[in-house]
Amino acid sequence: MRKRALITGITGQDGSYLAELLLAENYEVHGTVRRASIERLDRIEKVIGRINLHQADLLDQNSLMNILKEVEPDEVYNLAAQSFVPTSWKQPIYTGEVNAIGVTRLLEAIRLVNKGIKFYQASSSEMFGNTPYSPQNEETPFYPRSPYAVSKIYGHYITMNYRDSYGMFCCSGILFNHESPRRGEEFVTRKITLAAARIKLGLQEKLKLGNLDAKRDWGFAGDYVRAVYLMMQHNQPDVFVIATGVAHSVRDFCKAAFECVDLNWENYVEVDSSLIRPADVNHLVGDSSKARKLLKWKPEVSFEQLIEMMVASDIELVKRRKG
Ligand code: NDP
Ligand code: GDR
Repeated sequence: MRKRALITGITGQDGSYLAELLLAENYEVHGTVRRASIERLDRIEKVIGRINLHQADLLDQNSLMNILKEVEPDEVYNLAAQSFVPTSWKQPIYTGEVNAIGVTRLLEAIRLVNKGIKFYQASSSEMFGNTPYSPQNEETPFYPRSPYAVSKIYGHYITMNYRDSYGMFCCSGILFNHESPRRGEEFVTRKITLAAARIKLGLQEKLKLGNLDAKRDWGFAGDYVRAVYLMMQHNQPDVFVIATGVAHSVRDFCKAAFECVDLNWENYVEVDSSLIRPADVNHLVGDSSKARKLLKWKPEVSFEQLIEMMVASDIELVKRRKG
């Protein structure tokens, strides 16, 4: 029998890659979508005829209960979230409702409908925040620096609590930043690659950024959803850090992206103090030895390959949008 998976947040960056991976693994794939005045299904366009979409929201308990009863999934991947850190200062309560209590809603729904359903929670390296320990692994203490990070810590611990209290298969992946041509345009990597493409094509003059010194461990989303899948196939529910182990600054990212279009980033990038966060996370770099050993996972796409892929895709996108 084909395994059935339900992905919350299937319309997001990771949801779209995970849907493709699970289809390739011969799963029957279901996903949740939120009602909106305009449907935004561009990321899942390629697979739309091969997946099943259902309306649900992490804010609405009944919609989650009903979907679990209807779909009867073997595995639930909870990728849905208010995922943009700056918005979490503007909408801290909403962020907590979705990213923290939303996880409890979904776990409660699973517990009541069928405790045998496996559950994955999308946890984040932002939970480490300004921890003094580096690189960060599964044992590193958390030091959150935003309402987003705090909400994700709640989501992480409630997941582990449902595992320990009810014996449910609940695992949590602490994923470091991962990017792709499908990354939201407000995140720094995509903002830079899109601007490099637009500037190259004469459609933009300057790129305004905030903290150029921030360092992140950036990987490719396609590699990271493979780790997520492997966690759900592991013989026990556990916590895994997923990272490349190499950190680069926002400045390094700018340099490499503009080099892809033969431009010098310093002529175009300006610092705009309004883009500096109330509290930032300055240096994150992950140690994913546990996943490499137990899941036999490793990233395939390098930092340079990732940037080339994103810039090339944005050049094509900008040309299409122009036409
Ligand atoms: P995106 O922002 O691209 O996607 C988020 C998804 O969640 C979208 O499908 C969105 O739907 C959906 N969503 C938002 N609010 C709700 C809600 N109330 N009910 C149901 N669905 C909702 O995020 P990513 O794909 O980048 O990330 C996936 C997950 O992994 C998130 O939980 C994120 O916090 C976490 N994460 C991401 C990392 C990264 O580097 N990308 C690193 C570590 C963790 P809609 O399309 O309607 O907006
Ligand atoms: P992050 O990603 O906050 O790490 O969260 P983001 O790309 O937004 O920021 C990374 C770093 O870049 C600095 N920065 C800017 N960021 C944005 N967005 N826009 C700018 O103009 C800019 N200038 C500098 C930021 O200050 C920051 O230090 C992402 C999200 O996907 C989360 O959901 C996920 O949990 C974490 O990654 C791991």
